[in-house]
Amino acid sequence: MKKCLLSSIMILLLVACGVPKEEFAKLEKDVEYLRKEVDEISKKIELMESVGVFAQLERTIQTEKAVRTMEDMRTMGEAMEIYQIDFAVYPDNIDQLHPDYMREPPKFDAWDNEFVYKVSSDKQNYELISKGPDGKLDTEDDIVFSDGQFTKYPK
Ligand SMILES: [Ca+2]
Repeated sequence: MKKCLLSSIMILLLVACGVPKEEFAKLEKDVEYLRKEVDEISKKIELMESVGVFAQLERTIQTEKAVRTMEDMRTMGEAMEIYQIDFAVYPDNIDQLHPDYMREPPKFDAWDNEFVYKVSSDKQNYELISKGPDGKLDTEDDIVFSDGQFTKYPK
């Protein structure tokens, strides 16, 4: 359907541009050649879909994002521990790490969602949470760093 439409538009454009007949025939061959190429590429894409290339690529992207997020969380966690040594409590919020404990505490995880930071009322325990790929809190894919270690993360 799309190919038919494309050919029709092409022919109309050529006629409108006043292309000579012999040129027209050559261009028609080129269009036919390109159409075959497009068919070949479409078949290859279908094959890639069928063997799960795109699903694998998506998994790789998600893994890379999780790794990046966990690195940021660990760095923040280390800064929290140093803060705790200095003040005997954990900070009220991530911003308090700036500038003495972290030059720029990251606000967002690799999925562009804000980190969630929870500290206990006595400030002796904390949880640093990434909402994970689904962007929702308290779901299976959350990444949690609590009191110096990861307590929940993708396997
Ligand atoms: Ca989640």
